[in-house]
Amino acid sequence: MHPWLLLALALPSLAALDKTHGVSPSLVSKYLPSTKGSHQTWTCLDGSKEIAWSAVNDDYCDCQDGSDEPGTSACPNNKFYCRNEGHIGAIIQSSRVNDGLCEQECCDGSDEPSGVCPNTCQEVGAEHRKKTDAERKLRKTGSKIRSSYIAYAHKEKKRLEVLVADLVKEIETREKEVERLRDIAERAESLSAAELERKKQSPLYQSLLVHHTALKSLQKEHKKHLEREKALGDILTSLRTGYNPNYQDMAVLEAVRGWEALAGLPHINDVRKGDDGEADTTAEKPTTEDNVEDEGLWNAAKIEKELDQLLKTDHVTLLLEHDQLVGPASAQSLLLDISAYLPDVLLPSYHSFRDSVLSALSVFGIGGGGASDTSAESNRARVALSDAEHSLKLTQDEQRTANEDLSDIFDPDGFGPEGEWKKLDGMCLSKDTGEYTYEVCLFDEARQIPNSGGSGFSLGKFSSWDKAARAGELEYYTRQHYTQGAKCWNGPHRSVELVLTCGTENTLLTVAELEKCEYQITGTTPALCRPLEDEHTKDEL
Ligand code: MAN
Repeated sequence: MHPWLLLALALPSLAALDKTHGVSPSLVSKYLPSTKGSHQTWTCLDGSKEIAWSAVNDDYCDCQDGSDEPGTSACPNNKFYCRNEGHIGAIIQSSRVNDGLCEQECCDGSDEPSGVCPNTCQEVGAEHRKKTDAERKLRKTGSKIRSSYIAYAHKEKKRLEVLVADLVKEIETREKEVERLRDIAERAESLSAAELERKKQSPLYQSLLVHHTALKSLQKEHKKHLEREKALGDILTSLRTGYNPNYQDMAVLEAVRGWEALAGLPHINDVRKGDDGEADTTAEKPTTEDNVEDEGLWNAAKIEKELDQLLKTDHVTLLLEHDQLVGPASAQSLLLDISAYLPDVLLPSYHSFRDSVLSALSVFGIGGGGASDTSAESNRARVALSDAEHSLKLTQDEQRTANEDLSDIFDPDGFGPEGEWKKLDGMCLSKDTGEYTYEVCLFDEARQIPNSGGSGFSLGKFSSWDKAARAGELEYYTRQHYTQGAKCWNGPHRSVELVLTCGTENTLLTVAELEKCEYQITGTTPALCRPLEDEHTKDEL
């Protein structure tokens, strides 16, 4: 190209460059020349050098900090500011200036020589204002709803505080009641123990104990005798089978015959002749008096079978049963008999009155049938005590839950630093995608329900906010994770990432299964509409 032509191309644009072209508004005041005699000079912004005023924006880099070339790409790593009148000013890298490309950030086209890029700032600005106006409106309305959520959290906090205070009082009362009933139960028990001791003095019971001891002693002696008899039998049996009849010892023969008669055995000599072999020891024993049942007396077999069981009898239980059977008909007091004389209509209220009077009397140890009923009273006292202990435990559990709920409300890791999420706790949102309806119950569980029927799958339980951000930051609350849902065949447990943005409604917008069994659901909620900055300041003023 002819050098004149090059000059002609470059000159009009450079010549037209204003000295403040590309300078950000905060620095414009620094771009003024100094007059030195007939010269106009300018000092680099870092103060390092004084140059001719004409050297500013002349497309040649003079200053080390590049401040003499705010509107060209002559200095490396410089910044260029496009004013974008009608829209919002923007800063770009100076390397993108005069590169033949119209930068989107510079809608006024100032990054390129004039006439190259159109100025679209009016339209872009109008579009931008429309968008930001709509966003502002959304945030304004949304943040009003959010404020109502915050108010709810404060109300909820107050309610829970009152509840906890009431529960503390209730627990105190219940603890006292438990103490009182424990005292009564212990007293009733010791009364009942004393009463039992008294009953044990009855001649019948004492005699029973003596009978028991006698029986046990007899059983022991009986066993001893059986063992001795067996040992003697063994001795005699070996005498019978081992003696030599050729010696004609009458004393031995008499002893053998005596034993054979007693044990019901055939004479050993006959046995030897008969089978030429061993003695028959299996011959039947003669019927002795032992085996005959005599007017209900126990035979050996019955003694063997039942005596042990009989000796295990619990005499105290027996004593109490006996006492109940022969004791005074205590339950039939006048109070209990009245019902027989009352008309049917009055019976229900009479019965409830009677029960409450009786239970009150029994609790104070003066009801029922007097001394003979002490163990029943002791039981009643125990039941009343365990009922009271149970109620105390329920109240303590309720207090623990209320305290936990209370500490969650304004926990940045729970319902947000302002408690703005508390209102949404358990709220279920759903989205029908044709094949499935997805349901997310906030802070609880997400589900996938097939529209063709069936119960569907759990997609997980609420597990955390966005772990990549910090609790308290807005970003933290834009993601909720639901994990450990139903296991995917040959895959992970189903899980959901719920991505939320500010909106005037709590609603789900889209559902996508990004990876197998990993779902991303998007939605909006007013809980994310923090008040606009100026609204905030207005409120504070
Ligand atoms: C079901 C649904 C799907 C999922 C498959 C995985 O059909 O939960 O979303 O991809 O199971 O087997």
